[in-house]
Amino acid sequence: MTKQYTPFPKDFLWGGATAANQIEGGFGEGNKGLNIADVLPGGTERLSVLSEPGFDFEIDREKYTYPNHDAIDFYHRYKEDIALFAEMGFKVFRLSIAWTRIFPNGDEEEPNEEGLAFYDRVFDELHKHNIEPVVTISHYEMPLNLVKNYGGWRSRDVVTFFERYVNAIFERYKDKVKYWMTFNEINSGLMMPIMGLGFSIQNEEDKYTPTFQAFHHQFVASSLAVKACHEIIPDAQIGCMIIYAPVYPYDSNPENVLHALKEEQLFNYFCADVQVRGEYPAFINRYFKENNIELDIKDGDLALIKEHTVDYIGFSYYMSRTERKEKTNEEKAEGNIMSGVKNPYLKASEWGWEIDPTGLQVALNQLYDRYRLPLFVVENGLGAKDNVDVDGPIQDDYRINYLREHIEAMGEAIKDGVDLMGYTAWGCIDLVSASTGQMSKRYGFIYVDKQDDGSGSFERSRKKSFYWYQDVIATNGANI
Ligand code: BGP
Repeated sequence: MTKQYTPFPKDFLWGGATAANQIEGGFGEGNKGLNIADVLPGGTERLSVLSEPGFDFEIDREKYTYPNHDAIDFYHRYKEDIALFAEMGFKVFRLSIAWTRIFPNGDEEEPNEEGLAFYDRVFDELHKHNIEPVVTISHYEMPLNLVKNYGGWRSRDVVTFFERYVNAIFERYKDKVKYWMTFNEINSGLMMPIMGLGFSIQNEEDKYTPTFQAFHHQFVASSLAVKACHEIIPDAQIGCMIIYAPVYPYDSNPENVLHALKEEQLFNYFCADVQVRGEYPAFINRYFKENNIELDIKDGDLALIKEHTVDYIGFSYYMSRTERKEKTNEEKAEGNIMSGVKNPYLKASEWGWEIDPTGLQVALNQLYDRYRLPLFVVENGLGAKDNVDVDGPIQDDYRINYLREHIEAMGEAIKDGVDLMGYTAWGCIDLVSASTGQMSKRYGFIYVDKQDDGSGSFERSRKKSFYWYQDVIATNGANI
């Protein structure tokens, strides 16, 4: 057999990605405490909760169904799922630890042994199949007690609780986990503070000083985590994790170019600059001044941030974003998570997310040029409805096409000289969608029989894309 050319390095980390609250279920089991995801409703209510001010973080059992309470029951079925990942040839599996399994209320002195033991079992199972875990420490699921009684990340106390949590997990899993990430999509706090920063905006004012104070606390917490990780697990790598959507100016009007640049600075680079370069970027001073943002920065914070920066940059890539200074309503790209106008060159997914594989090559080049650190694409994928009404595997060619084009774009970026560590396709097994709280927006190579109304057997089955991705990994990206 002739050896096919592949741009991917031989130790490239192929795999898939998930988050605890979107797969585990096991609601209340093993002494797990309540977290934000446990009180987020599903369906259209979820989007309004995430986008409108004044959510009260109460469980309303009369009114809502809570998809995250069973999710896909990974809590009980992890062995079967990990065996399927192994069959696809995964080198890595990205998952998150639920903070509330380890510290059910967030502010206890001692960790919960049952929670620690659960992840021991999961990591052992992964290692049995030669799969390395890539662990997100906090993925949209702050303990509810910290939200309600402390005000989420606005409180400095939370930094202390987080430090306790990371120390407990680094000590416990130091021999089992070598890839870590601090906060999932940390910059998402700018558009979804409930998930990213653990509080609900009440008024316009909250978007400024309280929001950026919460970010500051996360930056301090992130540096403390990096410091502890390097001390406790010297052979581990710990990264940040951002949403990255390159911002294109709508046209060559310099006003639009400048506007796109400003959006890019604030959204794409603000958090990463602090976590990677170890300092607040120059551009943020003007934004702070113009919005009367004054931060309470304690002695030693800036030195800590400077000294303990991340080892790599993890990022999610779903779409690019196009900006013009003056927008009309018709031009808005409705489905995109971020504001922006429709890009006339791009098609969109069923949820209106604009599909732009070339944008991934742009993103990889931009990030590598700016930071010169290894990059890791830790989320990417197509949310789509699958048709189960077929003989044999679900024919998800749309998913294969999307992933193929994005993997090709990564190959091109590697040829451009970008140092790319790996790729974990989002929702490698169908899971609860973060923005809709529903099952019908599916990303997986593995179908899970669970429906939006909560019905279904939880049975797993392989889609066409399962076999395709298996071949991609087996040939290190040569057969796509
Ligand atoms: C990212 C989140 C994930 C995930 C993904 C897809 O922003 O980190 O948790 O859910 O987006 O989004 P959705 O589930 O809304 O389609």
